[in-house]
Amino acid sequence: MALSGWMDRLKKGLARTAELLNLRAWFGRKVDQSFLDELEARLIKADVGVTAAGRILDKVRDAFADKIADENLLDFVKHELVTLMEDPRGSELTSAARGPSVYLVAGINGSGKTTSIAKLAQRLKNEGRSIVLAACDTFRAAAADQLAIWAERAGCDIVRGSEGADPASVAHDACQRTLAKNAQVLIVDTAGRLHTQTHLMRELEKIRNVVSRQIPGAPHEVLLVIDGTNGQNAIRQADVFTKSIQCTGVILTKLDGTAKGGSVVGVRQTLNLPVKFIGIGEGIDDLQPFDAPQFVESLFA
Ligand SMILES: Nc1nc2c(ncn2[C@@H]2O[C@H](COP(=O)(O)OP(=O)(O)O)[C@@H](O)[C@H]2O)c(=O)[nH]1
Ligand SMILES: [Mg+2]
Repeated sequence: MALSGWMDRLKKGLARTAELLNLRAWFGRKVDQSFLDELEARLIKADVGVTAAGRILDKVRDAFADKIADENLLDFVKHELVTLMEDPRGSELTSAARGPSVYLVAGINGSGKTTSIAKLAQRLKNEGRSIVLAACDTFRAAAADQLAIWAERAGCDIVRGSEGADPASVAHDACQRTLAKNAQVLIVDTAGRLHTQTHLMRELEKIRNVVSRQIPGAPHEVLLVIDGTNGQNAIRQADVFTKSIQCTGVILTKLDGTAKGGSVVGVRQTLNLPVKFIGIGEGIDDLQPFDAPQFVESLFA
């Protein structure tokens, strides 16, 4: 999609957060204690996290105490947010030097894994890559059906097992199919699980081990899908996931349904993981690589 189309959609998607952080409405006000308190409260409400909000506040106080809020203050806050959101690892997905690239996708139930995989598959397909999807969510047949519908739309191959099949064996078959077809990308969907469900976390480790045995260097990314409306709670869950399966990046979804667009900061700072993609809607185009300056610009548009 054209960049301008995406920017418009991003602005629309982030509208609720933008409304909360509307600093332009504060222009002309004196930057006193009540101003600072209110700014801090709003940043926390936007899910920037207490620590990051405190850091921004200290800097604003140092630079602007007793001045009149204006465009300079807005630019200053924007710059601070970009700094907190940006990750040197960037949003580009790691590709295998040779052979297929494998992306393992995990997260709690309903976070948006399957939808995000569909969007991602469509993106990669549009870039001309051949893709296999592995439906390792074998809990419910409906889960694989959902992925199959998306796969057909995007023109991707899909490997699925019967309901209740061992997800690791589906992953194994999907690796074999990927290699046999010489496909460039394998994306592995998994069942939602809570970080407290030890046996399910182990199952995820097993899937990880299977793909790493079948395909050299795999998984090339372990993407954790986090529902942006879940805020700080999701970040705590994510912490356990990252310890168990060594996540390499985050897909932050549902930013359109929430005023918690600041959760990008929380993810980046608390989990020390790059946000690779953001989801701002249920449509196939509503997932894009995360770009901090673009994101912050849309937040204050
Ligand atoms: N508004 C909105 N809804 C989303 C987004 N991503 C996923 N969803 C919805 O969230 C629900 C759960 O998604 P699903 O992919 O099935 O989650 P999974 O259980 O993690 O696989 C579905 O109704 C999706 O349409 C998003 O970025 N924005
Ligand atoms: Mg799913």
